[in-house]
Amino acid sequence: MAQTPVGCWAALGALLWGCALALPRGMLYPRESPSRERKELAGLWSFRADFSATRRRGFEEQWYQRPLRESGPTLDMPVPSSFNDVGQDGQLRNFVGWVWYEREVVLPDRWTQDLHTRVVLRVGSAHYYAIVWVNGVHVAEHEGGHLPFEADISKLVQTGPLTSCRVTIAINNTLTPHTLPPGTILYKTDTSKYPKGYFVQDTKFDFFNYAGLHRTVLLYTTPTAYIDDITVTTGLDKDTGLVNYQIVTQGSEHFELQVWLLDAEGSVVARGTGGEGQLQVPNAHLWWPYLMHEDPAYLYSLEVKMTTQTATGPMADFYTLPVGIRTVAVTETQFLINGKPFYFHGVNKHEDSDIRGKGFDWALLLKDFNLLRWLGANSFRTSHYPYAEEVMHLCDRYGIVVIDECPGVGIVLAESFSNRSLQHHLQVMEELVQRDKNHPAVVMWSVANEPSSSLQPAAYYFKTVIAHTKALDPSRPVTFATNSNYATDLGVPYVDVICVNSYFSWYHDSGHLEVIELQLRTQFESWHHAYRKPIIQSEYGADTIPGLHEDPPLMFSEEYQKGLLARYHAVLDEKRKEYVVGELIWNFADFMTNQTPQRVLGNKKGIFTRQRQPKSAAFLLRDRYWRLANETQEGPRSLCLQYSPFTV
Ligand code: GCB
Repeated sequence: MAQTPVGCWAALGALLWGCALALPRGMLYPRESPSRERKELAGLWSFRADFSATRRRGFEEQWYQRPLRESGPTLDMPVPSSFNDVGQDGQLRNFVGWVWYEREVVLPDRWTQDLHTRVVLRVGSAHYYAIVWVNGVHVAEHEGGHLPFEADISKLVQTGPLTSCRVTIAINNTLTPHTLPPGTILYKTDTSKYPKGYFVQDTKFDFFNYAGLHRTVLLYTTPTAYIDDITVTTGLDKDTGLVNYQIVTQGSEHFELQVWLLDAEGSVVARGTGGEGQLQVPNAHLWWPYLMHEDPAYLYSLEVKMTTQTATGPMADFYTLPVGIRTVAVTETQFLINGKPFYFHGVNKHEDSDIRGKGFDWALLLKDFNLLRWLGANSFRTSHYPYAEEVMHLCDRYGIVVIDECPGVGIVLAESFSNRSLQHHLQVMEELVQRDKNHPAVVMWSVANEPSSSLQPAAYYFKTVIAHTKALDPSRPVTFATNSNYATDLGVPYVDVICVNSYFSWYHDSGHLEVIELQLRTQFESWHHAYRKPIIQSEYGADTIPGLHEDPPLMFSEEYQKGLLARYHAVLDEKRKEYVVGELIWNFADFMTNQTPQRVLGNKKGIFTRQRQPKSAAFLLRDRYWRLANETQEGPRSLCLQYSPFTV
């Protein structure tokens, strides 16, 4: 193992604890039910960054063995939040290496004394590599910063006279050529320019590598015999909705399963028994996207009850899963939801805001969804990583369609196409599909953004990742976003829908809005001619400083952003009548990036500022999206869209 300060964390973890990364088991979102409780560990945690030269003092001194305050000074750190922007310390903002979080939790007696109770610790996301101890005992290790992981800690909290437990989480934000996203540590060895041991993290993606406990950390309970996983797929036979379910249980060989499907009013519309089956719902209310129907986002509830006989009598576990009945299909020229053509008029987002960085925040979530609805957006791509589970739930409830992207962004080095990287990419897709497979809002998986797919190994790499994703979930199409030329992208033959990012009159022909129409037409025609697949304009946009005005339009002014959008729209209006099935603006809001001479406090291509205030282009896009919605909706027009600039 190389004695590098930060680049060896995976090997370090494996060596110290001999722990292999396991495939995910059930990852049902923890919900309360008559048999399940949950306890969020939000609030202030103790925190320390390991500034030692090797970044390994925490392991050498075993900081997890005792309360963190006993091994040195600690800071208060909010969870969920990135650690980078909450303090006044520039070194901590840019820190690369291990940071340590710790929290004492008081547990209810029934959790520690009832041996039929199972206690689980779930971490919503810890960016990027995490090792977890409870009362000094290693319980979990996870690679990947955007997906949840769990540890069953029942045994630990149910032995001895415990009323509290100490959760310690060490997190390393170092990115290597084999992580997703990849990165490299650059060691600056010229001592005439840099202090001894100096290194920086280099990445090839355009957002700041915020780190920490970004999402909810929680404890929840289930009975020891429990519902571990549910997979639902839906179909339609004329007016009858078909709900296929598969249930995986753990903890007992002898049990009964009962399922009920309830409509939104709580009436049972179908019932079944056993671990798998099909429920039929005559005259089903379909799940429609927002603005495609007068009654969008209709959700049923699948209630599952597992009953086990124990020596002390019957024990039951209950879990309720929201279910939307809808179908997704792709033709050569169309994207169909419930058999009707669907046009994506939406945005690309980031999990990003002032102070909390990538930390989850309910107020921000609701503000963003209110803005999406104001805008008339019916969809977004989770550029460039999976978003918090709470975001996905709201998409189901509001009818916002999602292209669910994995963190395969910035894959440009040859090493990042190696077998090691590929295996990790497959694992991430498994975790993502496992987490998000039951969301009706998710209509497509995206396996990457702008990989260097003209490199020779790319063809095999993407063929494998896409085939694996389709095998995991045959019910959804798969894509990735390309920015290459149609003739050089070796991965595109394997996708179902072509997503193209282009920045005409921005990175090329800067300042020349007049070339957009010709170049965009050429782009669409060559891709469609080569592959005969539907196309989404998955990114386009211009950096804009709010309040800068220039007419005639100059780059960075609000007029230039509007002018660029309008020219894209002219061509999109032609091609959406043929095979273009969507347009996603880059970006919903301004967001933080690495510091470079090209970025003025981050990427400014938002139509909203980072504080979620509109630039002029937001109004232009809003007019367009509501017009598109009026043209493409299903159902009685008068009931549906009452666009007025002053309402909604
Ligand atoms: C892209 C990337 C996105 C960047 C954007 C830009 O092609 O996919 O991550 O932020 O361009 O603004 O340069």
